[in-house]
Amino acid sequence: MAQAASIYPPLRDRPIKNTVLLFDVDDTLTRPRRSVTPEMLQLLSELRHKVAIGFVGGSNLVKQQEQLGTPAIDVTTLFDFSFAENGLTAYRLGAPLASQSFIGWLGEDKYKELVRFILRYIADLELPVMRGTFVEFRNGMINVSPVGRNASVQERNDYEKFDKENGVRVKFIEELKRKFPDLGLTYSIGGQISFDVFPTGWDKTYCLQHIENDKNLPDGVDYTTIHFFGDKTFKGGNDFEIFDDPRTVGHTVKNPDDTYKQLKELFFK
Ligand code: M1P
Repeated sequence: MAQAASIYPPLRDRPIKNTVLLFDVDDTLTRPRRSVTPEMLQLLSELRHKVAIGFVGGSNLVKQQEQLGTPAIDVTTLFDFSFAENGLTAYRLGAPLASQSFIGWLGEDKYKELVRFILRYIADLELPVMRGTFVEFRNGMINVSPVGRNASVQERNDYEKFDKENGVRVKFIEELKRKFPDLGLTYSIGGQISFDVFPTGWDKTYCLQHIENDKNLPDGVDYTTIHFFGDKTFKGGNDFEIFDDPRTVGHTVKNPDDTYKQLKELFFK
């Protein structure tokens, strides 16, 4: 995988025609917030000689660079399509594609009202520990974490357990829906310590418009088969909408080892 994008056949010449494989990141290509294994990178590289590949993650590109790339290798060169923040930040063959922004869509005044409420709500929570960065402002969404995004790996694991037992995030989201019924926002629990807030429709299906538009590019491809692999494909999970979308063939995986196994069975037999 640690090879230049140019060594792969052009998208139009990949042996498995008109097909793209899209992967969720956490617990699909990597363990949550951990780095990808060399074995998975090797498999993805072999796949890329046969078919177009991409990732679609809820996190921002910085996190995907940490998890999938290396200090020397830009993650956007490792995949044909790189979709951070559900595709609100998008790259094709390492070059950026046009995207929208959360703040542009919502407006500063509504955003300030929302974020003030969120910060007050968090200030009143009784949690075993609290760290820092409770709201992370991203291009296509905000990410809200009651414990704070600076939590260590151990603190993450502890918070996740506490949250499951006490329903902190579920109650928080219910309160946000009650307080802001008209903002047109979706609240999605995709990871261990936080939830994402974005305009309704800006879930992972957002990235499909980039795939559908590919045929309009000079070197583009008409992708008629779009495979999606994800672990949170159940209703309410942040992979559900794209998994369930009629434009995709959905695959549920248990973890990266399962992804590896399924890919071997589907594309190397
Ligand atoms: O990719 C899944 C989620 O990963 C992170 O969640 P957490 O920090 O709660 O484990 C976040 O980047 C989140 O935005 C993303 O949906």
